[in-house]
Amino acid sequence: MSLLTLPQYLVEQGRRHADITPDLRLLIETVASACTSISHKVSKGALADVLGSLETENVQGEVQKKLDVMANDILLAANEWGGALRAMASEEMDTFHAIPAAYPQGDYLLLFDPLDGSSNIDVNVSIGTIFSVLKTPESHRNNPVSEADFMQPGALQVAAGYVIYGPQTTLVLTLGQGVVAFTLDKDTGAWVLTREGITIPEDTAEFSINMSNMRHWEAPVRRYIDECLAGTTGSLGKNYNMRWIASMVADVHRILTRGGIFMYPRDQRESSRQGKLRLMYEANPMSFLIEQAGGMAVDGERRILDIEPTGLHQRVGVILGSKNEVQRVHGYHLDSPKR
Ligand code: AHM
Ligand code: MG
Repeated sequence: MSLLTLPQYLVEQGRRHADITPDLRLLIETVASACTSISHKVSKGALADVLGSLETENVQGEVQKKLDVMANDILLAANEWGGALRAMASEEMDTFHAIPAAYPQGDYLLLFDPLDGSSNIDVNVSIGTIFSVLKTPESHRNNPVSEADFMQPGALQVAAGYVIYGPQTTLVLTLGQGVVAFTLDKDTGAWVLTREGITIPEDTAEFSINMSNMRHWEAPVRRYIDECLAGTTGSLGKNYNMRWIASMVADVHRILTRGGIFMYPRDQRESSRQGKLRLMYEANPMSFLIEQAGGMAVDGERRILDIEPTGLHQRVGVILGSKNEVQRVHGYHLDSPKR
């Protein structure tokens, strides 16, 4: 096993690729060290009084858990001072957070879902932090920070990743040069490179979807899941297994380990017509990782990374994972009459 640590890996990558700048390296290391702090809080649970809900709601009307807010504060405080960033945006904040005047300002923009899988915090199931890094467009750099700086398609991300707080704490990262994973050594505090060149098998017989929403799905999703459930007696000719963890980080981590297809589709309910998951904090970073690992990610008809965002908190349908299977569901959407 390679014993390269995260800083060493970043230095090596920086030597090979000019766009992996010292500022970007510092930014990734800072996110990782903030996640080390979050990981300690997660593993202490009730001992650190991190379980349970607050009385507040976030901008999307969801009740905030204590850990949602703690994780958000840890990421903000860690990333303010380094000089690499111009602004940050988070699922848990109404609007973007400009770097205060007390600190130098850089060109990068950091977006995050500080605590993904909030419904799993109190039940001791894997949760995570998801992040995405963009660069401020040249033409915006002399203007004051604004939401428009962030309105870039996911294809322009310069880095993305997540940390999963599970039996191990693992950072999965892409800098646009493939996907690698680091395991946190809790004895030394080091993030150690434990997987390189991660790829997703093109075929799979494992799907991941919240079946309780079935009656609300659009026809192409229902068609595909009906076929999976029919197993060897149906047109797909094989039996499927199902997993749903209700933490996107954990479901995506499984797919990056053994393949699969994950779906949180938009559906016919008023509240989910655009989908549940957030484009900027969840869908874009995960789609970047999945594509970098040879998989595919669509909202139904469109490649997620091509979507031009219109708002920081925009939601989107998500179908991602093993290429041939996502391609099949994508095809069903293209065949289906337009919504
Ligand atoms: P969160 O960021 O508020 O935790 O919401 C996102 C999560 C995903 O991790 C997961 O795939 C999904 O919501 C689970 O939703 P549901 O409870 O509807 O199954
Ligand atoms: Mg989330």
